[in-house]
Amino acid sequence: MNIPKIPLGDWVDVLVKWVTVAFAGLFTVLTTAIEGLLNILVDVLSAGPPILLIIILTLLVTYTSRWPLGVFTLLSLLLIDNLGYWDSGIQTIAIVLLSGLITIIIGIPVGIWCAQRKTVHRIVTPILDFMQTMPAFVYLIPSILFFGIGVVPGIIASFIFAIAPTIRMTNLGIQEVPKDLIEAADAFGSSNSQKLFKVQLPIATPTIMAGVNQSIMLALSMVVTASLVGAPGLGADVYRAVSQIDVGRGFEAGLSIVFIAVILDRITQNLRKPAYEHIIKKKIVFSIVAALVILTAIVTGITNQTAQDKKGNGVGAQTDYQIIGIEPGAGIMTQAGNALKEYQLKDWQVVEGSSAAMAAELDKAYGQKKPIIVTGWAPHWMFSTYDLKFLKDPNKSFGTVEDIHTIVRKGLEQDMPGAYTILDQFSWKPADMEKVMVDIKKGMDPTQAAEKWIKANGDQVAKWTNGAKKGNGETINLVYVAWDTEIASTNVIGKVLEDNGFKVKLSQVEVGPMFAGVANGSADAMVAGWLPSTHKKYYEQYKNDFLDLGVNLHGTRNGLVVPKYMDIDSIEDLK
Ligand code: PBE
Repeated sequence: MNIPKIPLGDWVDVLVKWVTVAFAGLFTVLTTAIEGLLNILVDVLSAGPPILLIIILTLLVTYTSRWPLGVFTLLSLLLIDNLGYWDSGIQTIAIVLLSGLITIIIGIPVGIWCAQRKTVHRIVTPILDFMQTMPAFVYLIPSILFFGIGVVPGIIASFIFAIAPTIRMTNLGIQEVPKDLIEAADAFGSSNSQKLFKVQLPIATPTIMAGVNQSIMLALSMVVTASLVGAPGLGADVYRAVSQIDVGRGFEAGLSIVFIAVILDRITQNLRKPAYEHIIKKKIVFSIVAALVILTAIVTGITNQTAQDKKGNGVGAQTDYQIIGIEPGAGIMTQAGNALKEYQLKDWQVVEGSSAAMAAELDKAYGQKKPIIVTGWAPHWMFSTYDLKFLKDPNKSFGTVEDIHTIVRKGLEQDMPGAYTILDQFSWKPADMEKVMVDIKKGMDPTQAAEKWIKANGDQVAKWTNGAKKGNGETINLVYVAWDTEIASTNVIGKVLEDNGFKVKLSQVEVGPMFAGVANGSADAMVAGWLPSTHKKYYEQYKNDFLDLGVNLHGTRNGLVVPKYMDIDSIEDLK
């Protein structure tokens, strides 16, 4: 059969583009509101010294779930603080509480509505199934376009992922209220709202709370995913550890997430029937907590306002003192961190995320002529797509002009001599690479873009393959990171190897794993070693375990990049 591919993806693309523009105002309002709420939560939670919050949480857990759990809370929180994850922990708790709150505010009314109207139930159920089964990563993509990178798209994606149990259990709880009770209420002439608030909801509360508890746990399970688009907290610590293959830190951050999960789980589970309710009334305890929260919110709010007034409205204020970064393990991220120190940019922070999220953010800001600063590198399609400039870097925090090296595992020469020769002879120019990148950016499939370039540059490719022994279908595994530069180069060299009799497998990984993979032989080669400065750390760590075949491209550059319409020229202007 010859039915053309249904352009489903294209339709979704168009729809999302349209929504991005049509509802831009709404999204800005939502972003500001969510960010504002989150900041308040974080400020409240970090108002006093850690020990204060540790004591309060310990008391709260003891009250709801008995003293052994109180002891657990005390010890685990002290450990989180001791290991140095306190601030991340606060961020994570705040993010989860806020997603939980939004879930309750929206989920319970929708659940009630479902219980009251069959049609609503019939429509909502498949939507919930869809929301729960669609991989949560997918929500991140439109979320970035709508809400920019940072914590907001993370919260929205967590909310979508987590809301289902609250809606389902609210609906279930109300459905399960015994018929005779409803009949009795009817017989006494109660109005619908009396029935709901005096009969149905009170009876359904345990079920509803179970749903809320589930939702909060699901929201917590999203923190690592959310960090891919720049949400801070323990999730970002885990992601960073993966990206740099730092087992120790990964374990510490992961363990902290487990502790917080247990604490939040027990508090929400026992909120309705606290263990020591017979000693102190629930109302009193919750009133005290509420009063504390509100009071701290007001006090920190006033202090922040005064601090804000002092900051003025330079580039910093306009960009929220944020530099939009990429994958936490990337060399350019370390360089950006160093730049902040070397130029004494104390107020600034580099937001971690991914190259794709950075590109989306740049595209959005550029479209609205808004100020934005990103970590950028050349060659890159962004320079031919937008009018951009590198900020001058007199301190050379981002190194100078660099090379990209081809690195292979030991023993490749013996196992696949032909592939080794081709990889060794592979070399091209920034302009070549940029051509492939631009085609991919315009929507061409990376393999096609690579093929197109190879066809147009037969002479050059012939030099790479010159004297190489043809392969016999041996599998060669090339590793790369999803940076635009390496997507282009890896696809080109992969295609050339394929044309010469090898079966090529491309594996996309994080930076640390890319170097480690070639070093331990689980990957055969990579063409993505930026040296001498960008990947210095990884290179030094593994250099005895792999073979460096030298330069495949000369003339790359890293730095901070801004649109030309911004009137700053040097990193020094950020002060
Ligand atoms: N980059 C592109 C990478 C190397 C390739 C500059 C984003 C990095 O910073 O590690």
